[in-house]
Amino acid sequence: MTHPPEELKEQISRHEMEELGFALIGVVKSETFRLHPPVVGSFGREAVFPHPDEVFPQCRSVIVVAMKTRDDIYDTILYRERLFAGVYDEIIHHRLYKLCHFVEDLGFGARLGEKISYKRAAVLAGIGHVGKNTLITRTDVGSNIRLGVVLTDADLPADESNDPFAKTVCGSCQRCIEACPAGAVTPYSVDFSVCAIPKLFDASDEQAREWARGLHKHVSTEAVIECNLCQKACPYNQ
Ligand code: B12
Ligand code: SF4
Ligand code: SF4
Repeated sequence: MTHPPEELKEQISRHEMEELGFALIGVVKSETFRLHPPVVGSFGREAVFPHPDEVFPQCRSVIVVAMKTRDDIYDTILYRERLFAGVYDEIIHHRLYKLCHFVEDLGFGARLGEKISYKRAAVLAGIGHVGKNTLITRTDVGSNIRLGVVLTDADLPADESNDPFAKTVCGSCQRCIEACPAGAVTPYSVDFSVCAIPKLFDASDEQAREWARGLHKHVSTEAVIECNLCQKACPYNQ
């Protein structure tokens, strides 16, 4: 069965929105990632996020989706020492697997894009721009969105942004910088070694861990709602 690209994209978009509950969808060609240097640095380590074709060599299109998450409950993480699972991660992965199956049922290859930098994919696919807190922010829905990526060998029409790295959303606002109790946010950068979230899991530094515990809302002894004060402060999220 052959599908004209526009019709195929329309079919996938309708499924994403109506069946899977994603609010935003964008597509970027795999080759567009090669026009920009790879993103270096993940979880405080010197790691390089791969290009999509390094994860899935047949990849032609990268589908970026966003789920609205206005409720703090999405930020809940269940943890035990260094093992942890996030509520929104589970929800979004479940939906992304369903999206992969849908694309496969249409006769194309599909893979989860969890190794790709989501924020890089989102700016390239025109989902939004990076704010000073480094989160993907839109003037209509703010940054209360969670992202997910699916790689496919289907050749889909792109929604690529003309100016993906533009600093257009913040102006002179500094609220996220002022709101961070750890002082981790500087314009367009977050210091991972200072942010409270990783410290919660660092059993080797009991003092830092205790301090971080105070910034997270404890639901039980093994469940917390992660800090998101730099996100909450954003006027676009009010
Ligand atoms: C590691 C990680 C963290 C780390 C490090 C965060 C960081 N700033 O890098 C910590 C623990 C601190 C963290 C915290 C949070 N995180 Co986090 N995190 C991730 C994760 C798993 C990888 C990101 C990473 O390694 N970054 C390293 C840097 C080098 O690369 P990058 O951030 O991906 O992309 C860079 C380039 O794209 C480039 N860039 C692109 N466009 C532009 C434009 C300009 C102007 C500039 C200067 C740069 C630039 O700069 C980007 C930012 O540095 C992603 C999921 C994923 N797979 O991508 C979620 C993710 C980024 N986190 C997310 C969220 C929501 C949070 C929190 C609010 C926690 C919470 N309550 O859930 C806080 C917010 C803190 C903050 N202000 O960033 C969301 C962001 C959604 C959004 N709207 O953007 C993601 C995408 C998860 C998801 N599934 O949606 N996170
Ligand atoms: S998540 Fe909390 S500690 Fe981390 S950068 Fe944002 S406000 Fe600061
Ligand atoms: S709080 Fe202000 S500076 Fe920070 S991301 Fe939102 S608009 Fe930009």
